[in-house]
Amino acid sequence: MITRLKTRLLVLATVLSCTVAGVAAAADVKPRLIRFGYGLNDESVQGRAARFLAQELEKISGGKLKMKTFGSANLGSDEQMQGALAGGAQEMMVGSTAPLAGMVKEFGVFDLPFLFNSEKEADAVLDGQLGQDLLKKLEARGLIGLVYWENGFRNMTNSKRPINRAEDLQGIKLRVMQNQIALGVFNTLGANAVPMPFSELFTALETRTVDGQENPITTIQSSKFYEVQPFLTITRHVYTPWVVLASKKWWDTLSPDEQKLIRQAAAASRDFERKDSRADSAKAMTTLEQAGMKINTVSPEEVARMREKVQPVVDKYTQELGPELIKQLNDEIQKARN
Ligand code: TF8
Repeated sequence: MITRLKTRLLVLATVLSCTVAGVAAAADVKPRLIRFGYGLNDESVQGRAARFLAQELEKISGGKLKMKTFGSANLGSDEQMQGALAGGAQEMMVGSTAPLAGMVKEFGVFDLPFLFNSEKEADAVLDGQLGQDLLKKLEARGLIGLVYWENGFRNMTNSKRPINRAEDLQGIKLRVMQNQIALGVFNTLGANAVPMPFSELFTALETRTVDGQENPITTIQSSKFYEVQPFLTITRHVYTPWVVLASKKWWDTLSPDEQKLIRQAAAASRDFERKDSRADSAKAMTTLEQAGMKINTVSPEEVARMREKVQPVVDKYTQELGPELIKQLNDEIQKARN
């Protein structure tokens, strides 16, 4: 009886130890070093989420998959890093979808102005069919799209005047992301739109090479734009996401177990980042006010006027990106709205 119990316990103990230690051992995971680049500084939402991702990956891989993070565009601008990933010279990054539209034009949908009303709608589209289909299109261009992080609703800052109406943008040299739609939108609103990588932006604002820019308030805070931009205008004119990318060349050398761990850590980083971004956004307004920015919000009537003004740009790109895609997009937004 006692021996039988002993044997049973022994069997149980063996099974247990195999399942605990066994997962890592049985899984095909090799020690690897992954370089992860991003454009904002270490104190930004991007910086915090990059560190979270690195820690999570190290944890779930039993210390085998190590990630070294490089902020402040130290590995290059979003566009340069996209190229490095496609060529296999860098493993991973996070950046805006806007410059990706140069590779897969359909990413331009996220540059269409006044599309989403809330973060919830954006999440639904990004994590739903449309957002996921777009990620798959990246493979043909040498990139693996993993998850979307929140960048957020964009607002305008400048060094000249508060923007109460579209007409106030006249004569303002406004930096925009490197994307045809953004260029069209801001020129149509009346600004002189200047496409430029984010990595050059602070200096350009400081030296008055450009008068203004547009970004979510989290970035206006973390990048200290308030030091060189006295006016902040809340417009929420567009919600743009970030996307976590891997080099396909590199990805194809990973085992399925390694790929699974990276996908799992990326999904956890998405949830962490969105929560963090929303909490940070709620605090940023106060910080920017205290920093002395003059803040105004454009009226709903003026937003409606701006929307009308940019309609020709929306129509043009509806044709260019495909009316079916735009219909799918609007259907998915409606579904999330109801
Ligand atoms: C921009 C974007 C930036 C990002 C970042 C540098 O204005 O909003 O947040 O692309 O990766 O360029």
